[in-house]
Amino acid sequence: MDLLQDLAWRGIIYQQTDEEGLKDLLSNESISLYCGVDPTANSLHIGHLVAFLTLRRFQQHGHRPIVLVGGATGLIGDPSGKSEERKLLTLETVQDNVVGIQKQLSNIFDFDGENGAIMVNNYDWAGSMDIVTFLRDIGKHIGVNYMLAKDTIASRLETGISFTEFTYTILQAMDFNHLYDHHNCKLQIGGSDQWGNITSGLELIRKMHDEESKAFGLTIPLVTKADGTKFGKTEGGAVWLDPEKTTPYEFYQFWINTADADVVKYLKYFTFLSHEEIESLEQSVQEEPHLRKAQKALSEEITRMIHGEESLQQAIKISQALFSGDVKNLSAEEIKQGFKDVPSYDAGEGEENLVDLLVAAKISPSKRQAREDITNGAVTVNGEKVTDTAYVLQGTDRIEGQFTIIRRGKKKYTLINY
Ligand code: 383
Repeated sequence: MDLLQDLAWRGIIYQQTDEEGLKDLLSNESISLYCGVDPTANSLHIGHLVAFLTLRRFQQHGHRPIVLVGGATGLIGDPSGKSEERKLLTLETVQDNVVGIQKQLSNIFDFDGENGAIMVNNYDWAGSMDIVTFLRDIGKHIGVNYMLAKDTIASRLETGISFTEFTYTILQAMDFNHLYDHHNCKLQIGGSDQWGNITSGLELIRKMHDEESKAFGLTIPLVTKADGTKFGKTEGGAVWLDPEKTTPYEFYQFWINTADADVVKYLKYFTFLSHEEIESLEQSVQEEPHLRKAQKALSEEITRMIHGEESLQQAIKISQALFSGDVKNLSAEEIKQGFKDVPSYDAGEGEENLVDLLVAAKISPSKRQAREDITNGAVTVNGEKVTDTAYVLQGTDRIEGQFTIIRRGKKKYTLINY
């Protein structure tokens, strides 16, 4: 199966500007292709992944990926998919974000070898272009009527769009044209929200070159969820690739919680597992869904890819400890990850008595209830049941001198900090 057939099998192709033409091109030569991201934050999130993983699939088939970080476009703001004008970010913020995103992208791609990836920043050519050159050499080729017909612009005419955001699509078109000239880049890929910007690029390339020159566009469907809620959002907001924003444990948990109705689709989008492996997992979802083999494979593959084997093993260990209640062998670092969203209490001196601590930390509502909870066997300290109402917490109850984990009932955890 060739690359385009694999992409089709995975459901990764949404629209193409010239299906037959691209098929011919890819069967005859190794090409350079690109995908861009604007540095609106200092980290990518999982909404960016399918597009960049698709770029990687092209690389595995011998093509050269160009990863573009929009140091210039990030200063302007893409109106695509936005119903309101964006707030401008400062130059300093955008530059910091560029650094963060470049670091993450460099972990996803292979920069060595014959078709090693290239990383570019459009600030390098757009940042210093003067307005007269822009208007004469670029703007002259793009009709205003053509621009007004684009969904992303047409949908904003009622509510309003600044000239700045209106012009955004020309900047992205200029990038494609620049990469076409300097890196022989023939294809731009992106999410379905990027169709208008990708086709602007093709329009500009057509106008700036002779008849023979030709470039292509391909878009990827928006990732959806069977229950209709938005993909990639949790109560805590976006699922980031930066482990400081979304810990590897939270990241792993996000994927493990994928619904049966979505999991096969996500295996196709987000993993490099073979068709046979995915088909066998699909069968497992149908025949033995309680084993959650597909969810496990999905979360392991993608957590390993983004955070590495060690963080994956830690995430699995934390998940198992929280599930079984056997938390005493977790390290302080693992506790920080696993208990990030659990209520916590900073214990002061003289709060070593368990009954007093249960009340002070609001684990039990009163001393009487605290004693009852303890005698009923409802209270564990670091996973071990304590039934003695006179229990006094020891130094040895502090994991790495920092934490004690108290559980009341089946699930209600509280983290005591020292
Ligand atoms: C800028 C300059 C270019 C080419 C692309 C760009 C960025 C593009 C954009 N992309 C999104 C982003 O930055 O806004 N104008 O967050 C997202 N992408 C990818 C994919 C996606 C899109 O980075 O659909 C999701 O991740 O295309 O929303 O010359």
